Amino acid sequence: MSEKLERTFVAIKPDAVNRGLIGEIITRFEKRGFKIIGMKLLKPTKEIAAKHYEEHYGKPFYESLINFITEGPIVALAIEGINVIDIARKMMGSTNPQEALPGTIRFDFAQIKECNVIHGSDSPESAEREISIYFKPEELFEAKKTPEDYFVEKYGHIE
Ligand code: D4T
Repeated sequence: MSEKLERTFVAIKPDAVNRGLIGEIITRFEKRGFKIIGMKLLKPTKEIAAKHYEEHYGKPFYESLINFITEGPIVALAIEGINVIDIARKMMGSTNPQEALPGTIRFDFAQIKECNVIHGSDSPESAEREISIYFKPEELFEAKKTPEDYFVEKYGHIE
């Protein structure tokens, strides 16, 4: 797999916010080395939820999905990192927590697919589309370099 610097959209869903799992979930992404470049707590309007989940319009679970997500609040995150779109989905595990592998977010924190704790974009196109639904360009920030990066830049090396 080639290495690409990407951005993805992640939402911590209302069930996880309500259960006090925001920190746990964000910590996993930060520990992987991914950078949070956008973050907000919000209650999605029907319009926003409908845009986000437009591919599911008409499916049997559509109405309950929209009702669930619009109850809010959710944490909307824009996250940057190497191959982050695919890796974040791997970290989340299968949509149905019963099928998710141990160690994934959905295995560790969820029991049913209707309340599966987290959403993550499934392609570069979805990532761009979803980030633009939830964030204005000025609400996104450049990933800052680590202190080590600054040191190496300034002194050329670390002894
Ligand atoms: P999201 O989009 O929330 O990251 O989930 P996935 O990408 O993993 O899964 P999805 O698009 O197929 O489903 C979107 C959302 O709907 C809920 N859902 C799904 C549900 O309530 N009943 C169902 O039968 C399915 C398939 C869970 C996730």
